Amino acid sequence: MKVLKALPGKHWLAEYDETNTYDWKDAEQYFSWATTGKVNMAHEAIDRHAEGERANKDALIYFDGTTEQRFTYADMKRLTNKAANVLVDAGVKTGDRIFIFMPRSPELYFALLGALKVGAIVGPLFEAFMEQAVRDRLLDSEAKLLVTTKALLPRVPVGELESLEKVVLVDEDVEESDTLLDFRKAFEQASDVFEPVWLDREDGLILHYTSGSTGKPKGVLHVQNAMIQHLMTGRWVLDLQEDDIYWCTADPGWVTGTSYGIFAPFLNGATNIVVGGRFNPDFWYSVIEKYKVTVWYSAPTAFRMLMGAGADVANHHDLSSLRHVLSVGEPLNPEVIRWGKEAFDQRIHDTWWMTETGAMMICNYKSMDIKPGSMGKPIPGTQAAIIDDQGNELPPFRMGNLALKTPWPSMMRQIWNNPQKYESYFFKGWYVSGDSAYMDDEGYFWFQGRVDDVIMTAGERVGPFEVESRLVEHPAVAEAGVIGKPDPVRGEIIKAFIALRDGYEPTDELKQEIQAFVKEGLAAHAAPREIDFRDKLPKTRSGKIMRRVLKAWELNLETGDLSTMED
Ligand code: 6R9
Repeated sequence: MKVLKALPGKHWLAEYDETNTYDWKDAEQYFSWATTGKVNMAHEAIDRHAEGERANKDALIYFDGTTEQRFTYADMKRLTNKAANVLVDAGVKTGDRIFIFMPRSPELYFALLGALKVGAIVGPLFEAFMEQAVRDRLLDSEAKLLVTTKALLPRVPVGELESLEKVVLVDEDVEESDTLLDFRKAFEQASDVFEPVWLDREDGLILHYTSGSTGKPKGVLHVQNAMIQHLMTGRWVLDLQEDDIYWCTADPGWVTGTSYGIFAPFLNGATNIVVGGRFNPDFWYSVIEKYKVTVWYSAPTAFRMLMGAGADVANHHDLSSLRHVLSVGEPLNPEVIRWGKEAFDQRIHDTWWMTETGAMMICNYKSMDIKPGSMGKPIPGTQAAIIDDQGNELPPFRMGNLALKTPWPSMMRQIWNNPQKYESYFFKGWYVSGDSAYMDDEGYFWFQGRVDDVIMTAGERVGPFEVESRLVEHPAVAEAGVIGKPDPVRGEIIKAFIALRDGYEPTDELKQEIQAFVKEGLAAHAAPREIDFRDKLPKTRSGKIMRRVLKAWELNLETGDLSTMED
């Protein structure tokens, strides 16, 4: 087996082993369990560097457009120790579920890593969650402590949450009570010395709630062992090198914001930029310019918004520090890849994975030829396939269920409180993703849609993504969501919901023009028979177009759980 090393001046995985073998045991040498048999994510991510050559290297740089705060690895060790002491004093014990519900700020990162030092299981929540979403998650997980702000506290139904013992407020001037604790005051006074709680590899790490197409959100539990894959994909895929300035735009409420906004960069000892405040194209470009960001991990929805702002905005900034740009969360339209090349002279590298997989699974590497529209190939040490409903592997170019051979290091270990649901993901040695895709004859995977989103029209199977990708190539189209609408003759017809770019009017002529445009580009049967123009499309906070909401609009159905939908 090849040794995976970044050779001087070369990328990790420069010599990508086409046989795709990697023995994950090989990665164990990088963690404390190799010597002690025990481990703690916060130690591996922070303390290990603070005790070595990276002590005075910037670990976290927080910027919200006005204020900047910088913390070295040595600072991070002290500050997360303090947070750990605060939490221990508040009664937190190993294995307790500790939730964090607040906007991005340095304190969020201290609290999260401090909780990990204590061996707690962390549940991060988007700050935009409303009461029902907060209640569901805290109840299901039997959370013991919540870190939040005064502004968000009214959305926490404290009285209904029996297990919740303490609420820690991170604002200034907190009036304390039996349940309310002033974080800043306790933090000031807390010792900055703390011995992390040493854990087993299979002990809990993080609990991310994610919504499916039906039912309440599910708690996906990841364990310490996931760090193996966070570390290695940080090298192989993010290609993190010693001098990199890395920016992941995701919020920790989404798995990308923890696995790649916290774990992968810190495990690799990188300098990690955290940006607070709202999205704004000019502001985002200015962050890249100001900090000379080299590696940038974002999402198609953000790239499309930047694209919508036009090349002018990009051209006002010096973006030449960028050397590696990556995307996750949704299909990356070829149109966006072309734009990335123009706007900042980088090919955007797509990565595919899920909350349930815990880390990247199918990716485009720096050293590999990108096929625009493809998610890439499975990372070393993993195996992906397209299987039919009986679990048989399908040959190249056949559309089917995208599945992963079990296990892999960062695979989810539980659906909280729901073993039956957990079992339902697995079938004949495969984890079945719920995505449909095909593999080409060179082993590249091509996303087609969620299995339940695939459209059957007049006997033809159409992946909505393909149609959406074509639609956004039209100059008038900013965003598009495509669904199958029941039709007595054709089974389903294709219906598109479109948000137009500024300056375009929603006319019938434009509809016809767009229909003709899809026909020319794809096929007659793939052209939407119906088009609705909308100001905005329903999207999750991580930027996924919620086709099930479009479908519910269309069919006058219940929209189901909307807690992950953006405002
Ligand atoms: C990390 C994350 C998972 C679902 C997944 C798929 C979609 C993610 C994608 C992609 C096409 C990609 N998805 N990456 N679709 N191309 N590169 O996104 O986790 O929020 O759990 O979503 O997102 O449908 O099944 P999560």
